[in-house]
Parts: sequence; C-alpha cells; structure tokens
Amino acid sequence: MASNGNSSTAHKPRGSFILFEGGDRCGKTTQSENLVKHLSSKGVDVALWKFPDRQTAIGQMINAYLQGKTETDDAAVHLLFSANRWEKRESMLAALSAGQTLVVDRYAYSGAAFTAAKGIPGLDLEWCKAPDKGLPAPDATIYLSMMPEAAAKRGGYGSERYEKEEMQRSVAQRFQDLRDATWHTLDAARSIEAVGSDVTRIAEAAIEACQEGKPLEHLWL
Ligand code: DGP
Repeated sequence: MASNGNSSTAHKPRGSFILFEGGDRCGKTTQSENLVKHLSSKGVDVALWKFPDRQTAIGQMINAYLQGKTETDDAAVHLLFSANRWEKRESMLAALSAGQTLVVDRYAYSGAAFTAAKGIPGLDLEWCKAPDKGLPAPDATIYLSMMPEAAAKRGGYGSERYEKEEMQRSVAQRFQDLRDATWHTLDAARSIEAVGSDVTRIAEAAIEACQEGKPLEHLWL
C-alpha cells in the first residue's frame, strides 16, 4: 500500500533499547521484569529479551557449555555468544522501528566482560569486542553494581560455569573498562524498590529521548 504520509504509523517514534548488565545474582532479572510490568501498566509497547537466547540452535550449544555438559574452546564459545546476538539483530531492529521498547537482560558488554575476565592470552578486551562491532547499541545501559561477596550471599551462586566469586570479581573489573556514554551505574545492594525507582527514571528518560528522535547507534565502531 502506498503511503501518503497520513498513516497513523508513518511517524511512530522508534522504541528504546534499555539494557541491564551486571554480574551474576545482581538482580537483573527482577529489575528487568519489574520494569516491563511498570512500563506496560503505563501503556508502553514493551518486550523483555534475554541473552543468551537459549532457544535457538546456537543458544542450545551455549546452554550445554554453561551447564558444563560440553567443553568448547574459549574463542569459539565467545563467537557463539556473539552469533547468538547477531542472529537476533533483524528482529531486534524490526521491533524497535515498529515502536516497541526492548528491555534486554545482558548483551555484548557481558560478552566482552566474561571472556576477557578469563585472562586468556590473545583474548583481550579489544579482541572480545570485535565480533559485536556494529550490533544495535543500547540507548541506556543500566549496570547493577554489587560486590561479588554480597551477590554470593543472595541465595548463593548456582552451578553454572561462571558462577564463582573469583570469576565474578574479574568480570566486574572488565565491566568498568567497558563503560560508555549509555552507562548508568546503580548500587544494586539497596532494596528492590530503591533500585527500581532509579531504573524507572533512567528508562523513562531513554524512552522520551527516542520519542524525540534520538537515532539508534551501533556498537563500538
Ligand atoms: P544468564 O542467563 O544471564 O544467567 O547468563 C548465563 C551466564 O553466561 C552468566 O554467567 C553470564 C554468562 N554470559 C552471558 N553472556 C555472555 C557472553 O556473551 N559471553 C560469555 N562468555 N558469557 C556470557
């Protein structure tokens, strides 16, 4: 159908890409779910996404690796995590341009931080960032900051591969190296409500900026 510019969707502003990052057990799942509920209740078209997406064929390989059922070369598994983001890129762009706000639980910053944290010669932060260059960039990155010791006390780490205090300390350091203009660090040791009210403020500002025409950017180019 030809557009005459009068269609109600012709100038629909794009959705906002709001990302949660942080170490394991920092409260990302709770905060991202609460944010989606809050935004939905305000009539915002919003969806919750999570990486890795363990449903795809690549995601199932990642899942087996995280659960210790398979051993995979560290560089190869890094590229699988990245491929898992690239395979979702088109649907991500389609949702955003249709006006849907995406609240995303982990993304390329986790990708770079977790592999670089292993300290493997050759797999430094720049190497780790390279495969994700050009992916859609978040409009706001909410980093939930928490001491790994405190995170471990929250019911303890589970049995997955990276859920160990020493690894989490190293991951936290790498996240600091990845901070950029989208970054908002929140003290995640506070109550769910206190963190949540900061999250709401940041997310609403990001959504407003997109409604006012802020262009979507691309990672690390
Ligand atoms: P989660 O489903 O959020 O608990 O994530 C699973 C684990 O995988 C968690 O320890 C963080 C880690 N992780 C998430 N994304 C990546 C990635 O892109 N690369 C690597 N190496 N690890 C990741």
